[in-house]
Amino acid sequence: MLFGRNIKNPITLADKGVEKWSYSTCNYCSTGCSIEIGVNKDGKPVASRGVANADVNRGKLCLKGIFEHEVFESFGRGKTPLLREHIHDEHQEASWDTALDKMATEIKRIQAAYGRDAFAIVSTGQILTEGFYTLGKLARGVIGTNNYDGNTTLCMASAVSGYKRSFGSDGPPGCYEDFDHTDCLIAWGSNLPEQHPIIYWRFKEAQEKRRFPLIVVDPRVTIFAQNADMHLPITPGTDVVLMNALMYVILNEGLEDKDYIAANTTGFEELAKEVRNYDPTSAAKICGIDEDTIRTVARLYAKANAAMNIWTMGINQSTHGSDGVVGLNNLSLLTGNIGKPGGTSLSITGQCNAMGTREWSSCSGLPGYRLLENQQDREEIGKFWGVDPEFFPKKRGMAQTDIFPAIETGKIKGLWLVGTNPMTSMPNTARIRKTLEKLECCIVQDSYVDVETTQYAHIFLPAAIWAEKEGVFTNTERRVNIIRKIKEPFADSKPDLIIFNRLAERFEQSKTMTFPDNFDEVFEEMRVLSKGRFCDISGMSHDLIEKHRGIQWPYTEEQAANGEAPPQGGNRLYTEAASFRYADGRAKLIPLPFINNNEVPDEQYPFWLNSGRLVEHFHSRTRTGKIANNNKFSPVPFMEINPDAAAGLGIRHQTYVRVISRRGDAIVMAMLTHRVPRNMVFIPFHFFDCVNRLTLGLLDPYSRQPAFKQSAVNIEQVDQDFAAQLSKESRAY
Ligand SMILES: Nc1nc2c(c(=O)[nH]1)N[C@H]1C(S)=C(S)[C@@H](COP(=O)(O)OP(=O)(O)OC[C@H]3O[C@@H](n4cnc5c(=O)[nH]c(N)nc54)[C@H](O)[C@@H]3O)O[C@H]1N2
Ligand SMILES: Nc1nc2c(c(=O)[nH]1)N[C@H]1C(S)=C(S)[C@@H](COP(=O)(O)OP(=O)(O)OC[C@H]3O[C@@H](n4cnc5c(=O)[nH]c(N)nc54)[C@H](O)[C@@H]3O)O[C@H]1N2
Ligand code: SF4
Ligand SMILES: [Mo]
Repeated sequence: MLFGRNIKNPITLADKGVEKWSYSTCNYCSTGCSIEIGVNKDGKPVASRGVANADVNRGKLCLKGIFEHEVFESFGRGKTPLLREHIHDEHQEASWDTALDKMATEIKRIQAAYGRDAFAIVSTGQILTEGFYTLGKLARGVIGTNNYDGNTTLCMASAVSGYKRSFGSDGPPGCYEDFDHTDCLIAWGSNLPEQHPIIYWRFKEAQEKRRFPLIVVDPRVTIFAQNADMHLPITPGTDVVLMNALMYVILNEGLEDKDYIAANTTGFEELAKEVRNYDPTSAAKICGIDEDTIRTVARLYAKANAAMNIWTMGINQSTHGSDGVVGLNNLSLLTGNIGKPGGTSLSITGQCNAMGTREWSSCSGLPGYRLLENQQDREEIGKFWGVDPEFFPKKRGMAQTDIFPAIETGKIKGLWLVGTNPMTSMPNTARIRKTLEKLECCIVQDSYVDVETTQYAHIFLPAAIWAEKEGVFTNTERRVNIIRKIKEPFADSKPDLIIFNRLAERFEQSKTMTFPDNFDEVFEEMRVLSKGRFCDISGMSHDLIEKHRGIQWPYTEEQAANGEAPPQGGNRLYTEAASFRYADGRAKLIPLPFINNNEVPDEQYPFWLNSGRLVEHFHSRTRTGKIANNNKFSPVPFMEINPDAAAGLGIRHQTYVRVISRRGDAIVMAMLTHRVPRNMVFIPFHFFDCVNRLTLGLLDPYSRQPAFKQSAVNIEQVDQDFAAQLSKESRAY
């Protein structure tokens, strides 16, 4: 024996006493892993495991999925509805009937006094699609407010907007299987190993087999960047400049795919003209990537047989978010990399069901990617739901980021938050706090009563969580997967779908409509409405979805009737010539002039403030903050700072500091690391009263998504005992 043991100790897994495993889909990120939850003889969930024959995750789960059975009974769950007259009163427990009567009365009162749109709804990317569809029917068909949006405005709005501008429709064209065929991958503002660990594993496995180059564009040296062949530490907010410069080299050297461009696109001349302004020498000065690197990357990308771009929040959360997505689509179109194996422009989605809300919630339109602006769409849905189409607005109302300012100016008086926690997740939270205090009626519907926003709620409605109910999610690669009910809802909480239905009954308008409680019946409505649409799911059923461990759309009734097996991973969009969603079938090449409109570091605020996520936590920590095996890795709000910058300020490792912006301040622990450059700090956004006290959140003009990743801050030393106390107080858990 040279090293280690010559006989391996057999690994024994702790016997958790599992009596039965039930199938589900993970409720955190949009990778869409198939998961099984084990319950013991008392029906208590005690274990989680990956599903071996599921194509997405092939038996694996990440750090969050593996402890997910603990979310059901972790502390802070909402037990019963709560009511109060004024936000300074104590909440009183109430029955569901009393709470929903009060809610309906308040909605009607506000709408009668101030108009239909004075009551707003902001939902999420984290409830089941059947719930989304039903909330859409209630919001558009019964309550009839046009100010109805989701937290996806903080997340995927730029991707949606960019896809629509380039291709004529939303819908990520690629799939994970593209990793098995690509010859070059550029990842933009995405930290895949931490935020989508199982997609990363799919990528890594493919790359180890075929050794194609990975290029990571990110101002931080993330784990993804550490694993890259080339890391491009871009100047924050300037990705569009780099994209234009890459296109400059491609066109200058004749590396574009002329046949593809001629057959599939419009706008080439205008694009080529704009791109001429971005020669690598000039562009390098703005985006911080040297000209040789720009040329090398452009050649690698354009000469590859098949090349793909993936991106996440580093692109979407920017004042150029929508333009950044269009820029990536431009690159893909110029090189003929759409709809072919390994050649794609794939937005990596955020929340578990951010896709489901885009397809079915009616947030930005009507179900099945229908538009409020389209008369035929309004008529179809009106007829199907039993609503006069004239009741629907003729264009989309406010986005989430416009709803809050409208509360500030008194235009909106009532707000219903479903599965989102803006007190932690919106930029400039001091302003959000004042905004919420102005509401005549604030309703919070969440699985956890200790979610910070409850402090501003007149009415709190406890929602059943995840697998306490049944329904479907859609993942990043358009795969619809199923959540089976594993246990009864906690205490007196109720599934979101049931809450929506019981509220609908309290409105006269719903009398001509149906609001089925059975999730199979709701799915059937979606199935029928999807026929012939881009996101066609008419060949699917709940059972077929479970059997195949998720099915990618489109899968049509005709395909099912012809005996065609459901797509298992290799399903792509725009595979046929000129099959884009514009009337002429062509995608648009769109010129992207760049104007630098970010808050940038200056003498007073000399550091870039970057923000994002950690592998162990999910968003505002209502779940992972209470799961010991997740929380233990980073229980304290902290900031990454470069050791040289810290030395200059006299800051020692693991001491508390005060970070200050033009909006406010936050106390965090300094963690010295070369992961960030000298002029940047990075703060995870998982903690309450932390980074979003500092962020500016300028909005993208198309998507209305905030630039969470570009603000300017200064750093001060603080009294350590005082700071430790403050830091503790900002964490309820
Ligand atoms: N563990 C965990 N996983 C999650 C989540 C979670 O909370 N926890 N949330 C899910 C959700 S909803 C989402 S949206 C995704 C987000 O997934 P990601 O987008 O991968 O995560 P972030 O950390 O927000 O940001 C990614 C990177 O963008 C970089 N960045 C900042 N500014 C720029 C820039 O100007 N240009 C470029 N190119 N990059 C920049 C940051 O340095 C950061 O490393 O993760 C999902 N998965
Ligand atoms: N500074 C900064 N801020 C950011 C970001 C960033 O990168 N930097 N990222 C942004 C992004 S991409 C996102 S997606 C947002 C996320 O921001 P939020 O949407 O505010 O984040 P969550 O904490 O996931 O909120 C979801 C809520 O839903 C509840 N919930 C869970 N399951 C259910 C259910 O079945 N029913 C109901 N009714 N409730 C449920 C949870 O308890 C939780 O309170 O944050 C954004 N904010
Ligand atoms: S990668 Fe995402 S979907 Fe898969 S187990 Fe982890 S959090 Fe869940
Ligand atoms: Mo997100």
